[in-house]
Amino acid sequence: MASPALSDRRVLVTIPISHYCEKARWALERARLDYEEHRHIQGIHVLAVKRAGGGRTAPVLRTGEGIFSESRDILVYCDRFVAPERALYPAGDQEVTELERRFDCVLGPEGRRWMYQQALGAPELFTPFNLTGVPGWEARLFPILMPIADIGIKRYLDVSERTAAIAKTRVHAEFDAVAERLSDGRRYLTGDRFTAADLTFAALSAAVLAPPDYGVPLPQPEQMQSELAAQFRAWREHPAGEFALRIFRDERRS
Ligand SMILES: N[C@@H](CCC(=O)N[C@@H](CS)C(=O)NCC(=O)O)C(=O)O
Repeated sequence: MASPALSDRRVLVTIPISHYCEKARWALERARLDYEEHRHIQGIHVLAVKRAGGGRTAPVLRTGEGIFSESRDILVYCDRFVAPERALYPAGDQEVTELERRFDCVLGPEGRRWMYQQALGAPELFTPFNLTGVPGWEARLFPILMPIADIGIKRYLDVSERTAAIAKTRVHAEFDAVAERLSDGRRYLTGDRFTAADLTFAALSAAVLAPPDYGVPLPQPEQMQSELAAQFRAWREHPAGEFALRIFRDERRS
């Protein structure tokens, strides 16, 4: 019998705008698994993920079969429910895992650092998007917590003008490497089928692309001041940015 704490109902604990959470949400929806998403603001999420059995980062997925507190583990779990030819991790394909690890370790944190520097500089634009689907009391608390969150996020994620500039260079290098890989005309990162590498690259590059097909609404360039809009458009026009947007368009809602 399952432990009383674990029910068959799947619960995904998220920070709704988080790109690692989008990675998990995308895989669950692609596998057509029923789940409830419990969305929280930064800071409060720590209580929620701990209560769900995770560490301190979102996403955490609770299922009747166990608790998964890394986005990769959630993707691996989803593969139990799809036919082998649709698996995100094709059997024996080590390259998929290597690419995913690289995106998780470099693109994810660096893109997020760059994005937070922009978001903390334009809270009136970004705040409403940060609150999609969170409990009412958290949405009301957010503006009060904002000054503390500002300091906390800057310290915890090492966000500053200087580190954001470095992050931008690193994201660019990752985009160039992906563009180079795609330059032989292949449709997906490892060849002719969609894998965890493509899903991870697209989801994590959302921090610099703000794709319209993301799981929750994101601010679009038309809503941004001109310098920031130009930067998002430049990422979108990069061949790797175009690729990520195509992957969102073709694979996210299908
Ligand atoms: N390795 C983790 C990374 C997840 C992660 O960094 N999540 C961020 C959201 S973008 C988070 O929870 N940050 C808040 C924190 O670290 O307290 C995964 O892939 O699941």
